[in-house]
Amino acid sequence: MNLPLHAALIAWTLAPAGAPSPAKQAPDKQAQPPDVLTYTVHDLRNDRGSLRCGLYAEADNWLEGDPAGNARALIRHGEATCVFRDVPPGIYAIAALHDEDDDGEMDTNLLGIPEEGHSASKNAQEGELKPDWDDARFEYRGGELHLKARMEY
Ligand SMILES: [Ca+2]
Repeated sequence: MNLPLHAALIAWTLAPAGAPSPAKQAPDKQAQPPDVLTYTVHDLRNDRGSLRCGLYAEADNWLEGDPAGNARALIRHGEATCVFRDVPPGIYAIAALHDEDDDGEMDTNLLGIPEEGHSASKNAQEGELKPDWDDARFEYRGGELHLKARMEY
């Protein structure tokens, strides 16, 4: 029996010609900018390895626990951009590492001093190995937000 399919075809055919289809109905939504948060770091000393970024949502685990989001970017001409999508509005801070040997972690020397570059949102890393959350945090309200910071070694 193919009667249900037949009935559906008739219903579809009889739909009022003027009724907008759902696909054409959402120009407002398409006009909104996408929710994307980018973090561009410049002054990387070479293009080796990758830039690894952590997006933190809480002061409590800033630079300690797992970040709310991770991103990795290739480096070109001393610059790289981490991209975070679908981030809910809120207060965040970003920390980034120039992972020159691409092993996924910060290399340190025998004294525990970092041998790879680090960066934090709002350049909170300046002169600090562990920048304060309050210096690095920023508000994300949705939509597009493009942040820039330097890499330091
Ligand atoms: Ca490393």
